[in-house]
Amino acid sequence: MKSGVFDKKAFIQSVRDNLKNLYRKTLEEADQQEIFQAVSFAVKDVINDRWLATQQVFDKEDPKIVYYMSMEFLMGRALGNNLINLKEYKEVREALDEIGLNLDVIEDQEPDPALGNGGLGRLAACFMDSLSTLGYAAYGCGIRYRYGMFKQKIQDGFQVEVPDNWLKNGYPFELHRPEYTYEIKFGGHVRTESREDGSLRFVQEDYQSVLAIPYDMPVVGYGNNVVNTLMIWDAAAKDYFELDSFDKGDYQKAVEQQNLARNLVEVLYPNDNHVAGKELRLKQQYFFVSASVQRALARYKKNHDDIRRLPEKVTFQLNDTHPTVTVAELMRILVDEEGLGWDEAWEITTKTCAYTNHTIMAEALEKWPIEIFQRLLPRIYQIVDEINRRFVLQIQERYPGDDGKVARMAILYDGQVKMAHLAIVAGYSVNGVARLHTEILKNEQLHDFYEMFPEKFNNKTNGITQRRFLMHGNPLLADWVTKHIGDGWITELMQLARLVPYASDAKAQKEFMEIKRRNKVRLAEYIKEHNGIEVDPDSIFDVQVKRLHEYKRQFLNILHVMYLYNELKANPQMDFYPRTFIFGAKAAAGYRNAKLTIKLINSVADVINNDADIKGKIKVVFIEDYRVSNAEWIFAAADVSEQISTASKEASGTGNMKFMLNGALTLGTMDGANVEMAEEVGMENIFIFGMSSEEVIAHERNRDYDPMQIYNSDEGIRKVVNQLVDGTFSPNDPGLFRDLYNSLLNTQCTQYADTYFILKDFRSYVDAQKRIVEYYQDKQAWAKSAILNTAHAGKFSSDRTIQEYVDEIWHLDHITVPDAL
Ligand code: 26V
Repeated sequence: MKSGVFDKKAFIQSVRDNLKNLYRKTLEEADQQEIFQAVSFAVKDVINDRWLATQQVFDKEDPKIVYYMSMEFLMGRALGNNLINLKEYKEVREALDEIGLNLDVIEDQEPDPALGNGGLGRLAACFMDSLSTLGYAAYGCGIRYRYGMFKQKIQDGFQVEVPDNWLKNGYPFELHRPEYTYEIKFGGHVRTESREDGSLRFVQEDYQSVLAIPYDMPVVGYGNNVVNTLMIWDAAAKDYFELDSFDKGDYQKAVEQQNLARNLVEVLYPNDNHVAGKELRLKQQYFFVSASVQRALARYKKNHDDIRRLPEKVTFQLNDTHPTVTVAELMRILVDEEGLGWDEAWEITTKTCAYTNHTIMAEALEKWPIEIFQRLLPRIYQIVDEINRRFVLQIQERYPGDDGKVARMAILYDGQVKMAHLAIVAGYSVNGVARLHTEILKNEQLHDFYEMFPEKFNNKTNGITQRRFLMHGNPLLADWVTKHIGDGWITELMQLARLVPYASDAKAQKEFMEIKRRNKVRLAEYIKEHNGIEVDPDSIFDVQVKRLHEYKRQFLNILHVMYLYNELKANPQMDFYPRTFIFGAKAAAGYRNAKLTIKLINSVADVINNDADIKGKIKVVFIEDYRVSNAEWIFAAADVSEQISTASKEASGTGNMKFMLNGALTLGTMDGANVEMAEEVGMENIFIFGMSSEEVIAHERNRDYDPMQIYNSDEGIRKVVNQLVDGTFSPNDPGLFRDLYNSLLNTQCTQYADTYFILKDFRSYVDAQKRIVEYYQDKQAWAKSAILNTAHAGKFSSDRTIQEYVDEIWHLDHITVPDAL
């Protein structure tokens, strides 16, 4: 089923055959879920040919391979995306249509594989798409969590977490690979024995072990026959089925191993930006890392006999510090199993591992108590201890007598293992994810390391895949773009710049805004169905969707909505352009202020949406269960994209890019990748407000910010802040939002009040919002800016990001896969 030779009849026959073989049903008898499965297997059949062909090219050409090591892959649904990348989306839609089936309904049957929290996990998914599309050999390595990111229900305005049993009907795109099972060892102790040549051998004894069994998922490149692999590991008990049930000791052990296996991969930790230091999480990390490294080395050894040349063929990219034990696991295998000396092994390891930092938030920096680390991973701990011993000597040699340096930089210090330090010391590359972020790492957070290893530091500004976030999510706009500039943008997003001349063309403007309107109608219908709220597609759709975190400042957004409502209430006759404020966000289950912010948004929504006095001029909508699948629709429908983090806190952001690509105007701070977006689109087409990162950092350093002063001197602000505790939005429980009130004003609650400078930036935000509404009413100006946002989104393709990783870090070989059929 090659592009252009798609055979509708054969495809439908394949769907019918699958229904017969899987369910013993005819097309007429099958339900939509069964049809989804049958269609997916028909698509997988096509994919498998290319997957095989890609493997053959790997075997023949022996390209260098990147192993993208990540605790999270937020893939989103595969069916539609696979069809797009096979270039068969429209053909399959038509074929299904002819037999009375609707591809939208079928796609909607697929669970959203949500093996990730947010930005970091979704970035990994976009990177896999780009690696295949650009023709590079890659494995994504992760965990096959039984339960992914929780499903969010809103009950009485509060978030309730519901387990995400994504595998309950079976997942058609995965392939079980028990032939690549590995053993992973935890605990016990290390015995040292002498080899005949006098060298030492380290043997782990009395350990518990589990088996790691991989499932492969195909990652289809766009129109190029390349299919890479996402390899996610399941766990199973080793001895359970072999156990001699009359031997009590063994039985006990077998049950323990069974429990360990079950717990290990049970659930994704639904935290983002906060370390809980849970033992199970460290087990998860070592589990998938050890399995993946073993697999990578086995693959290498199959056709190479000199392990010293590993860096020529293999590179491990560490997606944040979560997989940093890769470094020690590789050392362990090289020293203990391959018999290399320490220096040789270190030479190889430090040419094979590279690290990406995704946050400067101190709470998210991973540090493990030595006690846990040593108990769980005794041999790995010895190796980390030796890496640290040598590194501390290096620091002392370079900075004699400077104990501060050792205290700040050592890997083991204060009873903790500092994972970022390990990753930097062992990595050959350390990168941030947007220019500003990398500068902050170099100048502030990782300054000591930058001074010692300047050559390791580099920036790779994040990107997103246009295949999912424009072609699939916004087919109307995708077709419009193709109509004007051809379809080269699908693999070369910089070509969007050719839309620039159309930005000033009245007809193009009209078409562009008509498409935006149709996407707003599509979202309005979704909102009507899910929230029961009517929203006006002609109002301004002002959208903030992302994880809920205090630094992302959803609180600032909703305080501003309250402020607008106060203005309108006080003066119902005022000139007021209708606005719809749309939120979507999951809060970590134990994050109290985040959960309370969700409740606040819903409470404000209840009051405002039901206040007849304001005649529906403001609507507030909280979209339940924000996830990849509904995100695609939300980006397509947005007029205004809220990217309002406290400057310096958002490493990059990637949602910002998805909105921009879909022609929304950004309302944002000079933070993360917003800075580069402003540079690309021009300051006339973006709404920037608030303090700069330098100002924020200076206030933090000097501790000279006093929100109370602002509260006392600004009546409008005082009013909204007081409304948090006077029952305006929680008449039955006026104290409900007390903690949010306190977070702004009360120094007892946090290290200092208003940690994220909400009151400080409030007036500047109000002004920017005013500029936005005025601008929106100039239809032509707005349309021009919207088109220019799409036209200048080219830089933010993950294809560009991946090409930079390849050129400057990984140095992979390009592969070509011939047509399979
Ligand atoms: C951190 C932690 C801390 C330990 C508990 C579990 C857990 C899970 C995930 C994370 C990752 C937080 C870092 C993160 O997601 N960073 C985001 O990365 C995006 C991609 O680079 C970037 O666009 C966002 O700005 C950044 O917040």
